[in-house]
Amino acid sequence: KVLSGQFRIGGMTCAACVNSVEGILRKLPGVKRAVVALATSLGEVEYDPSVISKDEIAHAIEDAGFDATFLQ
Ligand code: 9UX
Repeated sequence: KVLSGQFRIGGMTCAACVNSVEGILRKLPGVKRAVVALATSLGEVEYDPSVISKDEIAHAIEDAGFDATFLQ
């Protein structure tokens, strides 16, 4: 089972931030796909909820110094 989650990311100010957040997300166990957009501050992940939770994904982003709020 794979769920899709959209979240708003705060604190990204340059393209390297986007690469950094995408890299963090893609290394997380259970995350199948991650796309982050600088212009909208939105990120979208596909993840296996039996491996990782939305909160764990958000915490991984926050541990890197950004804010993360899941929208759905
Ligand atoms: Mo750009 Mo982001 O110089 O953490 S990498 S601001």
